[in-house]
Formats: sequence, structure tokens, C-alpha cells
Amino acid sequence: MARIDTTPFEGQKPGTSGLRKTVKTFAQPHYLENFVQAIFDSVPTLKGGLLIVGGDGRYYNDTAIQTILRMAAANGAARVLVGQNGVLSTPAVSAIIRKYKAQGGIILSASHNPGGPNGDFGIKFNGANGGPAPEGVTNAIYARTQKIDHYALEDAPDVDLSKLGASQLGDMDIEIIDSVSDYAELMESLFDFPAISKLFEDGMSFCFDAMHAVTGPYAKAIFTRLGAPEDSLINAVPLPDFGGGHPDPNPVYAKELFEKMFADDGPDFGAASDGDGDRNIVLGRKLYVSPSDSLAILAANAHLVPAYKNGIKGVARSMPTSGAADLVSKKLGVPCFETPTGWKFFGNLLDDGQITLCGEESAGASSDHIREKDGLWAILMWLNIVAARGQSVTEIVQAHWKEFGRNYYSRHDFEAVENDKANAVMQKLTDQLASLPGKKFGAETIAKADSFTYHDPVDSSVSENQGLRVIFESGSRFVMRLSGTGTVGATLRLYLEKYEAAEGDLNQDLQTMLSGIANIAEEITTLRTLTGRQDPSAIS
Ligand code: VG1
Ligand code: CO
Repeated sequence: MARIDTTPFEGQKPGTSGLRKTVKTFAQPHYLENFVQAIFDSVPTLKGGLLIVGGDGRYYNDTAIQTILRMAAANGAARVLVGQNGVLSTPAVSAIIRKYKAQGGIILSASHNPGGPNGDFGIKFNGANGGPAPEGVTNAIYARTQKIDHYALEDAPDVDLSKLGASQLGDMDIEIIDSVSDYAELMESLFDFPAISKLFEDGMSFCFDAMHAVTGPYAKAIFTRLGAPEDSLINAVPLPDFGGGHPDPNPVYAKELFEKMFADDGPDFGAASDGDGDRNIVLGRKLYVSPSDSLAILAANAHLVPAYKNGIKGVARSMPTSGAADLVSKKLGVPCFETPTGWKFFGNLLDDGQITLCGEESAGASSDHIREKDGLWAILMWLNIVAARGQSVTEIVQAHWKEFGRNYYSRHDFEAVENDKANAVMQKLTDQLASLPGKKFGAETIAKADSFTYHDPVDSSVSENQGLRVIFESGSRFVMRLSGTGTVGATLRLYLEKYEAAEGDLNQDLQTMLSGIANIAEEITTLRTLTGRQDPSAIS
């Protein structure tokens, strides 16, 4: 075993979901090693323990895994399970940590960010519950990266990641496992597979876009088994650079799917997931289900799915996610929690049994079956609900709005803004928060304006500065926050929401409906003037 001297790098602070940087940053000598050593130093249970390792297969995945295996051996891990060819989706890692009672897992992914030698890479630590390390742990890892002076590396040849089975690296046992089977087995235990198969048998047309990312093999195993025709899975071969695209399932980057679904003869059911398989979108013919609505609809219909037939204990959503789920939880008489953006904040509520379902506006939903968001799970939930209700996606969404009203909702992203300009926008809004309540803008009056602070009801930890929100007396609101997953400059996210009651007009054009709130947001923040950006880079 070698002890290698090193010095700290600046900026190894995990963001919303782990440490994300360009491949070029990660490929610098000692950069990855410092962060991995900080994980081993901060999580003592890994010594003598079982660790799960896998990633979304993007460029640099295999190089990073070889380094991590040598470091795991040198840091005394007893055993490591690695996905074949180094590939495991994020939800699969979570499922495998839980199934094999591992002490933790290391996930290599930059999720929806582009890949390739000029793209992004990422690393994230998940704990024994299968979920992203909470802030206490990520803060400890970061603190360690700032003091680090050496790391440990076993001197050993590369492990053959392509061959299933057991081997050894130093004193550490390694097992290369099938990437899909544990996850597929878990899915089968939750859903009514025969009912879903019947949909395909009866000729339901379907399109799943894997975006050349990790879910290709998972989708093939699961959907083909259910009877989906092979040509209904598009971009299903994973590529290290995602075929040059952003594996982000939104109208901009999943254009091929959106075009199919909005055609007159489009499929009945459409879906996609992201780089690491934790996000999902669902579409009906000529209808994109807003992820906030999706969470609400899954909560309202969960009892139709075998795993949740006894009902749900509660729901949680991230703060910028629309209030559609709140309306469902009220009707069901179960609590609804509002957490900061990022899956790590759901872990305590799930572990404590206070919630069954949770989700985010950014195309993430999941349940207590694992501790990550889960793209294919959400799509299977929808398929199971479509089967149980005997209605199409579009009919289910329309029926939901008729019952609960519609939370018109959209997110406008301004990507790669210069840091000082983005900070100026946030500062300008922050400076006005105290004076905004009571101010009138046309028909809207501001009821409340604040910077969101989360008090975790389970461990009493406090997380401040989780986004600025301006709430109107009408219930409409806008939220502004800086992304914690980008790698170039700053990304400003503006979230817009307006509620229309069930008796109102439920089929208005989304952006027209939100333009009033968008204009007020512009008047207050002067985002366009301060950043020089006229239009958002992406609207979802
Ligand atoms: C974004 C989303 C957030 C999500 C995070 C990780 O974070 O807004 O809801 O949890 O990505 O998703 P941010 O800080 O850029 O807004 V993923 O699919 O990258 O693991
Ligand atoms: Co993701």
C-alpha cells in the first residue's frame, strides 16, 4: 500500500447532489483521490465494511472506478460490489445498498449534465440507508478536503470490470454484479406486472427515451419483459458522451420524444429518464405531465398500486415544487412536508416513516422503496395507474385537474450566467424581501417574501438560504434560487406558479397563464437588465 502526499484543492464542496465538475477538473492528478480519501476519512464504518460502486457509464467512469477500488482496498474496506462495466443507475445503487446492507455507496455521475472529455463528471456518497449523505456528512467531507495531506492507494493492476464474479484486490473482496437484476427484481415486487403487460397486449402504443444514458439496459430488461415492442425504446444504447446530447429529459433536450408525442398519430404513453436514471418525465398524447402534477397524481392514485394498496403515510416535496401535492395530501388526510431542493433532505422523513412518496419539480419522484429518486419506478407507477384506471395519461391528468384544480407551473433557467451577475440578482431580491409584503402589482398583492429555511423535523438540523420566495395573496408565487449542480458560471432558476380552481379554465396556455407572475418577477429582480439575458436558456 502506498501513502501518497497531496495538498488540498479549493472548491471540493458537494452541491445539491455530490461534487460535480468538468472531466478536466476531475482528471487533474490527485483531484478525485483527495475527495475519495475525504469520504473514507469522514465515514469510519467503511473500514471493514461493504461498499457499493457504480456510475452512469459516462466518460471517465471506468478510470475513476479503478482508482476508487485501489483506494477502498488501501482504506480497509472488506468488500466491494461493483456493477458490470462499472455501470449502475443511481436508483439501482440505492436499492443494492439496502438489499445487501452495505455501509454505503459511491456513485459516479453528473446526472443530467453533458458527458464526454469536454463534459462533466461527478461523485456522490450515499450512506447505509441508500440515500445521499445528509448535509452533516457532506460538510464533514468538505472540511476534510480542505486539510488533506495524503491518501492511501493499493498498488495493484486494474480489475476486469466486464467479467461477472468474485476477485480480490489486496485483502479486499470484489464482486462484479449484474447491473440490472437486483433493481428489476425490486420493481417486480412493487407493481402489478400482469396488468401492465395487458396494456401492451391490448395494443397501447408506447415510447421510452433512454437518451443514450444509463437506463437503456434497465428499460430493455423491464419493458421488454412487460411486452413493450423493442422499437418503442429509443436511444437505448448507453454512450459515454450520451451521443453528444444533454441527458436531461425536458422539452429542449428530449426533443425527439416531444415531437413524437405531440404528433397527431403519436403514442399513447411517452416517457424518458436522465443520465443516471433517477429522473423521469411522462407524457400523454399531446400532453406533457408537469413533474409537480405527476407527484400529486401518483399520491392520489398510489392505492391502486400493489405496494401502496394500504395508502400512503405522507408526502414531501421540495420547496420550489408546486403545491399540487399539498392539495392531495389534504384530501387524503396525510401530512405534506416542504423540504429544500435535493434528495438528501427526504432521507430522514422516509427513514422515520413519516412519508411514503416524495418528489421534486425537476422530474424526480420516488417512494420509500429506496432512498433516491427513481425514474423507471415513476414510469411503472404511471403504467400501473393507467392499467388500474383504464384511462389514458391525458384523461387521468384532466380528471385530476377537474377534482383538485390546476397549479399552472413552469421553471425558467438562465444557464451559465457570470457569477457576479447572478449573485447581483439574488442580492437585489434579498435586499427587498423585508419591504415586499403588502406591495401591489396590478391585481396581485404580495403576502409574504422570505429566504427559505428548513428545520428538519427528525434530527432538528437547520438548513438556511434554500431559495428566495415571493408569495402573493392569490396563492400564486415565484421562487428564485441558484443551481447547485452546474459547472459553468451560475444557473439562475426562476420558478413560477399560479393556481386555478377546478371550476376555472384548466386548459389555458401555460406560459400565457404565468406571464403576469413572470413580469412581476422581472420588475422586482430586474434579472434581464442585471444579467443581459433576454430569454431563458431552458423552459420546463
Ligand atoms: C437540480 C434540481 C434538483 C435535483 C438536483 C439533482 O439541482 O433542481 O431538484 O435534486 O438537480 O438531480 P439544482 O441545484 O441544479 O437546482 V440529478 O438528477 O442531478 O441527481
Ligand atoms: Co439524475
